[in-house]
Amino acid sequence: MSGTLSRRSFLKLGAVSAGALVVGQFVPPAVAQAATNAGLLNTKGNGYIPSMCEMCVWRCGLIAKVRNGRVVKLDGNPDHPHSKGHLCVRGQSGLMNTYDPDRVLTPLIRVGKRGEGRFRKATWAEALDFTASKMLDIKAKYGPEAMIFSSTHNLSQVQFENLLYAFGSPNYGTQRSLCFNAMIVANLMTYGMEEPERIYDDQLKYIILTGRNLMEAISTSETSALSAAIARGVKVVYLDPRFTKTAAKASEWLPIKPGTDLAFHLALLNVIIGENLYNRSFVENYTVGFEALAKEVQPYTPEWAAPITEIPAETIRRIAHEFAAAAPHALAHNGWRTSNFVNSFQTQRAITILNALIGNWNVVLRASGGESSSALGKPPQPPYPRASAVRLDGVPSKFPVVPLKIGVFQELRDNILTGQPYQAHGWFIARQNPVMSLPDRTKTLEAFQKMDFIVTVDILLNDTAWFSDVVLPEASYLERYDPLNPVGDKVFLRQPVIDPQGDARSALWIYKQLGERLGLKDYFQYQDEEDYLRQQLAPLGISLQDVKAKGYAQLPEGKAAPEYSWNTPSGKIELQSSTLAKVGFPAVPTWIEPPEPPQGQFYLLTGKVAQSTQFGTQNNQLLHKYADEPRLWLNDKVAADRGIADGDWVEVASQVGKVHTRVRVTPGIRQDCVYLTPGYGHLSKGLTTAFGRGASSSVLHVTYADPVSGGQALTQTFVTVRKA
Ligand SMILES: Nc1nc2c(c(=O)[nH]1)N[C@H]1C(S)=C(S)[C@@H](COP(=O)(O)OP(=O)(O)OC[C@H]3O[C@@H](n4cnc5c(=O)[nH]c(N)nc54)[C@H](O)[C@@H]3O)O[C@H]1N2
Ligand SMILES: Nc1nc2c(c(=O)[nH]1)N[C@H]1C(S)=C(S)[C@@H](COP(=O)(O)OP(=O)(O)OC[C@H]3O[C@@H](n4cnc5c(=O)[nH]c(N)nc54)[C@H](O)[C@@H]3O)O[C@H]1N2
Ligand code: SF4
Ligand SMILES: [Mo]
Repeated sequence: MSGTLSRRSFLKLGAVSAGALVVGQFVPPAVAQAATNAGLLNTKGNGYIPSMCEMCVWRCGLIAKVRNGRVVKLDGNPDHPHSKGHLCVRGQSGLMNTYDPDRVLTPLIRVGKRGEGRFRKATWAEALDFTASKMLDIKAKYGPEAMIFSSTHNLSQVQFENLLYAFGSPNYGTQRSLCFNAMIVANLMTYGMEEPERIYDDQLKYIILTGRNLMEAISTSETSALSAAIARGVKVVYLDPRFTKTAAKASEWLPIKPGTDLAFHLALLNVIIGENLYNRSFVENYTVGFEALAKEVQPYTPEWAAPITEIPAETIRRIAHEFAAAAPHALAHNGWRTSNFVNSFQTQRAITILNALIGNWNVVLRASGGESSSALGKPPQPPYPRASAVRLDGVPSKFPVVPLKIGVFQELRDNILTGQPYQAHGWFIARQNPVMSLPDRTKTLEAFQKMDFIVTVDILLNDTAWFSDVVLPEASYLERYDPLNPVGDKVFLRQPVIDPQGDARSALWIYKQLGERLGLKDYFQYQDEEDYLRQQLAPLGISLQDVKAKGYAQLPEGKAAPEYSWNTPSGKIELQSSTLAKVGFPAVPTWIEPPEPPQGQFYLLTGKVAQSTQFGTQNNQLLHKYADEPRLWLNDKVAADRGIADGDWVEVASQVGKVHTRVRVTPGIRQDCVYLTPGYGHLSKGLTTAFGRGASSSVLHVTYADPVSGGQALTQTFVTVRKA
């Protein structure tokens, strides 16, 4: 702990912001007025308040136990379909998200050089006036397109988008191309929807998981559904070059060679089609393009795939037989962070199509929910101005099938650097840490240096805020309202269980204040957060008071999703896609050979751990305690050959960067791979708990976009490892 203390003292001496950062500890507990008024807290500040977790984007329902105006315990809300009364370790540690001594509790304005981390405290009026004047300057000089906006999925994102569309910029960066573009675009091209819902019912017999590490990369509802399925004896085949916790629970672990999942799935298609194991009547009635698919997969036999995947041909053939025998109660799982290689889109198409061939539609996969969320109201607003400039991320010119609201974030970053087709000058970032999450951190920092102005909305001085000119502190998820969150047939509420500490404010408030200063008042027609929620609830005839007490409201029954029609050009499931053909991409999945590491180098794997979320929770003092020290996984035989022992320090170098880390020697990884936990190696000294721990994989990742989906190829980075 002494390291932590000395860093903290350094911060106090070195950064003007330190005062703001430690204030959180000394703020006397304030009894949340709204919760007291709703009868959820007594006058002493005691009670149980339903709300929603935000330790990750899954947003489980929670019940906060409040004593003397302080949150003392978080439990799952049994009425929420995600948590069903449970919270994962991150959710339970959410207290320290709010009570983190490093919270930023007043707006900050940079005083030192960018990246030095020297800020001064400012009032909201000053910080907002300053931000608005900088944004308006950029708009006047270079046009609205010179302002970049970026944000990762969150409940107030709808108002963030409102701000950017009203401002008139076409440049919007989301995390999605670093995450699941390949899966989303493959589903859009095949089923005409982003992600069909998966049904884990008692009938389910067989699951193929392709790098979907559900036991560690948690989505509470699906993680528990998978656990229950395993307990019932469902067969789970898990493909991952690494022995993860999911591998440990699976019936069969296949340490596939990275980037070759496409070959594996093409071979499954080859067997299922070649041996007539598919559902003929389903294929005839509900799909188009079977002939073209059959022709394409003919050469992709298990014998062809075996040397590529390093999985024996008989294993591939057996799995094809087992999968088909379990049909239609079999699931080929699409995965979630499916951004591994430049062939990831084709891999996703092959997986998607495998499901269609066995006719598991409405048995294992179905269209997700009706349109019940459209039952909610929203504040009135004028139409948006038309953004005339092209987008910097190459959508749609370079990436014609990537939806605009998804975009290609790494391409956007690269074009900030090239200044082509025009130069960007400002960047507005909310609830996102692109300094850590984009590949090739050096490049991201260079892109930051090109900016005249950077503003970040966060709760901490994260790495991105550290390099910003203005930091606008949001109230934590236990201190604020957000727009309502529809889940299934209910709509859930996030409400403050304590009053915000310091001057932290909700994003709904921040965007409205800023919008007014940017001359966009008509786009923000709500008085305050409660007024916003009342406007959302108005068409339902439900009072906010009722929703506050229960934490959710029932929605009227939505339009049922169509059972056997799909929003594709043919109205059917497109095994062969006319949309892809039209823009010059292969219309049926086809083999694309992924690059391999040169002799003596390794594939660099990344992947989530259960005790942290992305790049934003490593400073949480409770989670910090439970997280293993992040080390580089290295195969035991390789380590022995190279004379590297467990715990040794090594230098890991890629084409774009170099880090030092300790090694974990393990048989649980292929010999041609190493693995590094994401989310460490922070740059911000404002994260006094996390700073100095571990190394950053983002420093090493080389930037590549899958040409069809724009997904960043996160495993397509090759590294050398040598004893340091
Ligand atoms: N605890 C926790 N849960 C989370 C998150 C979190 O940060 N923490 N994040 C959430 C988010 S945003 C997402 S997107 C999901 C992601 O959840 P997942 O889709 O499960 O993604 P990852 O954990 O990133 O990677 C999964 C595995 O892919 C393997 N892999 C790498 N390359 C290849 C390859 O070429 N082929 C195969 N078959 N496997 C490969 C890696 O070894 C890794 O174990 O998790 C969500 N849940
Ligand atoms: N090397 C590597 N890179 C990856 C991945 C990987 O596994 N390895 N995974 C990829 C994936 S799947 C994804 S989804 C992306 C994620 O990439 P990002 O979305 O950029 O990363 P996060 O860590 O989720 O960023 C969340 C930020 O929100 C802040 N925050 C937390 N709570 C609040 C709040 O209540 N309000 C506000 N305003 N801010 C808050 C946190 O402090 C943090 O700075 O990264 C991608 N990049
Ligand atoms: S999965 Fe865990 S961190 Fe994510 S919302 Fe649920 S409880 Fe919170
Ligand atoms: Mo993600």
